[in-house]
Amino acid sequence: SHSLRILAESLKNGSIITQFEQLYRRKPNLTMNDCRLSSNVNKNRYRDVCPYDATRVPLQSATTGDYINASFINMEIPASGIVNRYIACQGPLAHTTPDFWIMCWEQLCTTIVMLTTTVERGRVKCHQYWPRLYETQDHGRLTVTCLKDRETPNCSYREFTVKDKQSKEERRVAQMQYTAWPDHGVPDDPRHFIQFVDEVRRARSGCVEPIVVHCSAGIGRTGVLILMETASCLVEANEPVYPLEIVRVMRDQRAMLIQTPGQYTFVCESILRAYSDGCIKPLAEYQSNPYSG
Ligand code: PTR
Ligand code: PTR
Repeated sequence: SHSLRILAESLKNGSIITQFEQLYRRKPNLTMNDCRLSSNVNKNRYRDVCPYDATRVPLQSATTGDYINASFINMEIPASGIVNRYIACQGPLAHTTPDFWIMCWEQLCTTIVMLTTTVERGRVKCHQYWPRLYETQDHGRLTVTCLKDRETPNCSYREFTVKDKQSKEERRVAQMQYTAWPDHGVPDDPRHFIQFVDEVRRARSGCVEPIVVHCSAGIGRTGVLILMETASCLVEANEPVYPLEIVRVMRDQRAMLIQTPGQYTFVCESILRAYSDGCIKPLAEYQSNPYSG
């Protein structure tokens, strides 16, 4: 397609990086006040990574206030009438873990995509917010039990039941963790990443609720995944793909998504590669389920 030829050209001549570096990291005139309230500052993992007030996910029934470092991101695929909904958030801290589960519960999320490991190069990147296989954890009003835990060289797939102690209602939540991706870097192998994004798409298919996506700060790797899924959907719908425009729309909903020119280049290359390898196919062609086996 025409837009992909432009993309290939700007990758070749290097203009893609200049364009990316010129894009605003944060949309002017959108406030970020709630994240800086004294009752909320210690709920942020990083002092310089905050949600906009307008798109943050307000908690409705947490006992600790309504703030969590998380943003709604809606990505529209106009021709197919699809809106892919996300909640992009930071990796939970120990003391924000109950808030994280409350958020998943209130927003009816059934899929959590995790793009970091809990510890990288000796530094904690994310609290281990889920229980071990067959164990149960108490998180305020909710209890979380791990029913399945399957590891592959690049990923872990887990399934939980989350139960509301008050109403006794129980729901299933699946977690897909990509484990081969250091922060500020790119995945070890683009083919594995393309495959992982396919699995995310299958997990969400037929589901209107947002999927939760997080890494450590919830901006770099989280942004890469959202851009890649959006581009895949556009290619399938035969619509033009202008990655910089997509990043702008993303950053209007959560600042700083996609951290480095290297990450941006990586997604652009992955888009072209997935397209030329014929990896991007209509959803109907997908058959296997990542949770089986
Ligand atoms: N890295 C500094 C920090 O973490 O506080 C820089 C910073 C400061 C970033 C303020 C953003 C800030 O937001 P605002 O533009 O609303 O002051
Ligand atoms: N102030 C931190 C830093 O620059 O290292 C914030 C930060 C941390 C930003 C991790 C991005 C990070 O990557 P990711 O969003 O992929 O977890």
